[in-house]
Amino acid sequence: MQMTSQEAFVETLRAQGVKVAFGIVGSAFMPGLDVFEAAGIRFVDVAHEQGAAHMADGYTRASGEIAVCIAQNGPGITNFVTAVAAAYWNHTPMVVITPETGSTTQGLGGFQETRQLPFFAEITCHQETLSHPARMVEALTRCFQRARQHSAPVQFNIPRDMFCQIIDVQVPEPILPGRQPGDEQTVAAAAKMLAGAKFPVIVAGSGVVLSGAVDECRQLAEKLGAPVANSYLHNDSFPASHPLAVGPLGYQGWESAMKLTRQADVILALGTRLNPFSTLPQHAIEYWTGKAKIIQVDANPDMLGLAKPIDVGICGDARAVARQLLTALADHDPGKAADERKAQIATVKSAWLQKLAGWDHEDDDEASTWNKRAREREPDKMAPRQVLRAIQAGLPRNAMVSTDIGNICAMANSYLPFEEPRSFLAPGMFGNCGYAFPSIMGAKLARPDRAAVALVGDGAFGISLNELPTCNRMKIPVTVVVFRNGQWGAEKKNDILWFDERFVGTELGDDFSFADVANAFGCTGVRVATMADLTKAIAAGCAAQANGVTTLVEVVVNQELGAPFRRDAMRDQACLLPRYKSLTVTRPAS
Ligand SMILES: Cc1ncc(C[n+]2csc(CCOP(=O)(O)OP(=O)(O)O)c2C)c(N)n1
Ligand SMILES: [Mg+2]
Repeated sequence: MQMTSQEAFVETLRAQGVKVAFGIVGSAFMPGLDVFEAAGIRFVDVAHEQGAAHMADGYTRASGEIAVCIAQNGPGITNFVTAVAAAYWNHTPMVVITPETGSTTQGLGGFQETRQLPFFAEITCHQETLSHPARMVEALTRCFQRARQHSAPVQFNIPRDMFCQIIDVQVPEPILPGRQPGDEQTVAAAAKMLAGAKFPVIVAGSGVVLSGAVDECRQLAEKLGAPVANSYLHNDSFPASHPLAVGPLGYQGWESAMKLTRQADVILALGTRLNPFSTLPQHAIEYWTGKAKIIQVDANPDMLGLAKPIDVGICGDARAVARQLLTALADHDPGKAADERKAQIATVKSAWLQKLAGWDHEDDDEASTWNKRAREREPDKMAPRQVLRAIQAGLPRNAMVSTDIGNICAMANSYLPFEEPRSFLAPGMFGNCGYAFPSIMGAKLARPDRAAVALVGDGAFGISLNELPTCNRMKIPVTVVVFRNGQWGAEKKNDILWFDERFVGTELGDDFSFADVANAFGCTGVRVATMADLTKAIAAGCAAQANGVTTLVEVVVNQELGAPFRRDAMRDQACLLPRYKSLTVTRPAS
């Protein structure tokens, strides 16, 4: 069929089910942009391309449907990089469309020209430059196929002169990858190991969410009588109210998850790559003991045994493999031991939840008095954990929540249990400040029926607040909670512990109100200072989303700081040259 290459472009997007494209307008793709609306594709124009790619990430994570982002060649495309890296480590399938300077001038150093593939080489699973307009459909279709297959971002690079050409093509239906089961032998070995386990534990990772395996995971847990921990920042991989749920592992996770995982003799790591950061000791509990036999299930064979030694590695889709294990374990009876485990789970979990409910203040590390001084300096301000409890109390039951990178957001990990998958959007392993707000906007677009709440520190919000006007202009009502502690707290914690409280670049102050900023942008801004007001503001903000209102809740919070991110990688400052020697940190002999 004869059509122009821009028609072929949008027809392919349409065939792949794309309903939304996020980006900022640019001359390089205007022939395509112009036909979006007629193709039924909504163009969500944003304030910064980083926001666009985070929104695409959030949209896909909340819905499971592939989103695309698109921008102007050169600077528009380089602005994507951070967000695409975050999506890559979130295993988010999306298609990053990067119009490029024209193929007849590429390499001459013209306007907005840069080589656009190298930036994304390490953060996409496939990159493709359109080599001829006639290949538009074939190439773009392949990009979607690869994104689905590998659950990762793909880059589609289009020299701008490839638009506006007449071509003769057919647009195919999408090819959906089937579910890859595990190979029979390894599944049988895993089933045998699980059947013989004295204390099996399941760690449910993002693969459980991505493959829709929550129900299979539940059946498997019930079959084995095994506690289920969420892998780090995947608190929505298992329903928190289930009697076998023990909460999240990793940084600022649940003691119950760690105490029970510590006892495991066999761990089924279902849909998790067991990344190096998420098995570090927490709450002084070393839970990844090295004594348990590990069965790892991952759709990507490269992840098997990569970060942690394993005993059985199954390459396959988490849901398909869970089903195979259920079949193999059909006759298994976990016996009385399972009842004992269940009772133990209830005891350990309730002890942790009680501790959490009464935990107001942060302890200081030995040799530091920062937290004590912080509460004495501002006795009337809420502490971070009080703030987080108040938020939890105000959240609607099926809310989607995103968190950012920061000390208070990290602590929030303990206060965010979920009942359904595709509810929790954390920046994950790329760990970039500026993730939470735009990603929840994308999620809200995908799921307008659910309340959408972003939790953000006052530093990180500075990176992303430019999207506030986008909420109104594009009618994406969300609720943003900004923790106003006047500091880049997570990094300040490092100053406190390893740099003798020399605060270099970690003070933010409190000389303006983010609530005022929100009001100036036409959103509703409120500043709260008590737990009761905060709970009310969250509930009201979520309710107002139904009326199209975006609310920013600025929460006044004291400067207490929880555990540092990288205790594993930090050390006391030591200097040798005379000019710097006085900066050396010395500790009294203990
Ligand atoms: C883009 C980016 N820049 C810098 C960092 C380093 N960093 C990690 S946490 C953090 C502090 C966050 O401060 P804030 O958002 O105010 O939250 P708080 O720690 O105070 O709760 C910084 C700067 C990062 N992770 N990402
Ligand atoms: Mg802060």
